[in-house]
Amino acid sequence: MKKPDYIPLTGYPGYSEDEMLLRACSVLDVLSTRRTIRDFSDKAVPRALIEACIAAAGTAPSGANHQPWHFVAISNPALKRKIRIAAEAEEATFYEGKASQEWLDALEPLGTDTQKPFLETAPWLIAVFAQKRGGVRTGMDKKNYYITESVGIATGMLITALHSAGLGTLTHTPAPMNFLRDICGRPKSEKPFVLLVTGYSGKDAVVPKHALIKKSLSDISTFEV
Ligand code: IYR
Repeated sequence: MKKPDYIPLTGYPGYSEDEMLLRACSVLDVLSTRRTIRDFSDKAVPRALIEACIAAAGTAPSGANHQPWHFVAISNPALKRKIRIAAEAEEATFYEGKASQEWLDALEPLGTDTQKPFLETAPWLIAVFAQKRGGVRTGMDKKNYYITESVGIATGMLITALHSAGLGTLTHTPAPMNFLRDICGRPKSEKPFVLLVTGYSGKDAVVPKHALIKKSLSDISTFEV
């Protein structure tokens, strides 16, 4: 097997342990204030801000470094309207039949329903697509690996970047989402992964108390030392 080329690693400045803990805690502080928002202001958000956040997501690790994602950022009001109409039609079939009673009961504390006005109010919708085939460079047509994991990590990093910038986000997953592929003009080989809604939070935005219940560190982790 041919040996790969390497370059020296950079970007790890060697902080003191005290400084590392401070930095980790400051990330925790920032992320602890993130809420899923369903009430957005219509105030415009500069394209450059969205571009920087998508570029941050694009640094995510991925299977064989194939970066199997594509982000379609939509501020065009006609497209947002199309997406709202299609999403609300899907949600109607979900809430009025498809969803099990157990699922509806789980959603009750969130107060969600078929109406998705934020899909038009929010200044940006970011449709995230997962690519079945691709490669390390655009235009390649090789098999991709760990696609869901890779796109999930990139989406998490996108949410982190948007939230760090001060923007609200909503991970919206109308199911099925295939209409997004047609509206966004993406190829059949791509699967819609999530529709991320982003913008400033509305003046009187509220969050359900249910969302504040977070499992403790000891609930979510086990240390074997
Ligand atoms: N997609 C629907 C239902 C929904 C499902 C889950 I799981 C949520 O955490 C929230 C909503 C909707 O957006 O209303």
